[in-house]
Amino acid sequence: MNDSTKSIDAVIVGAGFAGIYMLYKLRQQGLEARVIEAGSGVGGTWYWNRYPGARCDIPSMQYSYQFSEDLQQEWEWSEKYATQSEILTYAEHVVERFGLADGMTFNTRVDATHYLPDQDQWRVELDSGEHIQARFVIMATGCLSKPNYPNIDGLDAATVPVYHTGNWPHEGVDFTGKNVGVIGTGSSAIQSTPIIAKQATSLKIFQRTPNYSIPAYNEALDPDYVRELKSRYREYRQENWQRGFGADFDDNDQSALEVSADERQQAYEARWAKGGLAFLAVYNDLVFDMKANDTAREFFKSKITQRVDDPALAEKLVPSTPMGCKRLCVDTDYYEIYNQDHVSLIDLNETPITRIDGNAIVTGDVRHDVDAIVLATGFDAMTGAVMNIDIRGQQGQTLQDKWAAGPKAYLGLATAGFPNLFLVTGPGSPSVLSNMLPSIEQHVEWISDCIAYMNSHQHRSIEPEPSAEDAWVAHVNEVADTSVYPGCNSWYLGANVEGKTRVFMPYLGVPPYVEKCNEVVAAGYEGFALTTR
Ligand code: FAD
Ligand code: N01
Repeated sequence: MNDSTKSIDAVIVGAGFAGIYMLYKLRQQGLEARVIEAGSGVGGTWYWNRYPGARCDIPSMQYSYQFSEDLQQEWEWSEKYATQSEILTYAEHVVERFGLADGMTFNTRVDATHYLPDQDQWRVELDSGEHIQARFVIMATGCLSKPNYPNIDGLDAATVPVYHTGNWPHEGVDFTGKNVGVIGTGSSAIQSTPIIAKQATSLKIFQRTPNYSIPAYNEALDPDYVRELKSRYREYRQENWQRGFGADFDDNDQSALEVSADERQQAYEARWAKGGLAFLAVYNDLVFDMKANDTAREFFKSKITQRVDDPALAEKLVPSTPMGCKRLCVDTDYYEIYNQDHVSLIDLNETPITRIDGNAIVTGDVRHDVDAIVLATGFDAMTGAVMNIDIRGQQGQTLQDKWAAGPKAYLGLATAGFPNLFLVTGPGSPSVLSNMLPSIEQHVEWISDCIAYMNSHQHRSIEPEPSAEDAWVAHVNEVADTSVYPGCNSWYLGANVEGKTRVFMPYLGVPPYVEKCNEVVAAGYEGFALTTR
């Protein structure tokens, strides 16, 4: 990396599932690529989110790579929803199996990358003070990788340890005998608090907005089920591309409003008993029609009332927002912890947090003394990690300026004015509204095919045409507006980060998206401007 005259084919930023597979695909073409990763190892999300209870919410048999039939046949998941450590071991296995480690540099952050138009190269600045020149830069920086630290007075001066779920200590944290305050009630809090509750002397959960959570009913995988699925794994994966979220949620193509109330009740009960995200796929209109959504919300409310003994508390735990407009959570005994004397809910709607005062989280005039604070406050999602890098394109324009009013990217893959820079699961692609591993593979393969095409056709550079990009961004919003998704303050909209422009970022609908990507290629990269050497 010290040799400033040497240029490589590609720099890949990030060693999560996206960066790992990107390196594999580029090496298959004989290209020289290097992954730069801020962490000390691979795995991305599964490297950083080591909080107690962290696991996937898409069944493991689907939340895994499919590019290698041998890999998917040989790898054995132990549980329906794998733990963080098992997923991390899987990521490490893939890197070892395909001999990728020597193409990765760890403990190194990409601070900046500037396009050099005269050379058609990117100069990539690392926090080590070194730089790399490369023809392509691929942002495999993750949709949920920049932790969101809340802007609470006194947080920096807290006299007790403060942990963020998205940057959890590798050695773990033992809360035994501690009074713990957890801020946030999203998926990370819902997964971690039942375990923290088992250790802590007292646990106070600070809730700004309640969330919908469905029981996971996690279990060891049945060997017969695994054998049967593996006997048709390739076909199964192929079928899943036709499903709205790119995952098998046992989708039912029926409206909630075309069946009787009794039938609906039975269907909801049956889905609840199965558990997991598939609950939302019981009817085809729960995320598109508020009347249908209301029927599911009513059912949900009745379940929380059963799970939480105190009716007034149960009431506080039921959201008033549409079900699904924030990502649904999946839990193991979350609501039941509120039946324990040492666990309490602090409703921030009644009294917001005013400050952290030494060892206390202060709401109004009340001091909640704690021994540890857990920030389960989520991420600067979709754009945070990319915007953290000083990226300058063709005319020296910064990405921060270009995206100030919201991200603009054609197909979520690339952005006009920034040639030869690709985004894996960027804004405007299904990404977080899909099973992310297949979506990552689809993007990596699209990018890798594009680079191969450019090389075989002597193309110098590629970037979206601004008109195609604008039309795509408008389309992303049009589609979102047909659904309940824009209907609450979610991170899909950037609403969780103070000062962030509110724009709906992911694309809703895997099958039409993949079809569009394929059509663009078939039409000679329609909507992209290619220059020739
Ligand atoms: P990441 O895994 O986020 O990796 C990005 C990497 O880039 C990170 O390691 C980061 O350190 C590195 N990086 C970023 N910026 C820089 C920089 N400037 N310089 C150097 N390195 C940088 N999705 C699902 O589909 N199903 C699930 O069940 C699921 N569960 C999840 C659970 C949790 C707790 C979280 C937080 C997310 C979950 N997700 C899930 C989403 C998950 O992020 C994706 O599934 C997937 O792991 C993303 O992989 P990635 O490689 O794109 O990004
Ligand atoms: O983050 P979140 P997360 N004061 O943004 C609250 C994936 N994931 O880490 O809703 C007080 O959902 C905030 O309140 P509000 C999954 O895609 C998956 O939990 O903004 N509270 C909210 O309650 C998920 O959606 C799993 O009003 C503040 C919480 O913090 C995504 O990652 C597990 C606050 C943040 O919830 C993010 O999940 C974990 C403040 N200043 C993560 N700021 C699986 O189960 C924020 N909050 C697979």
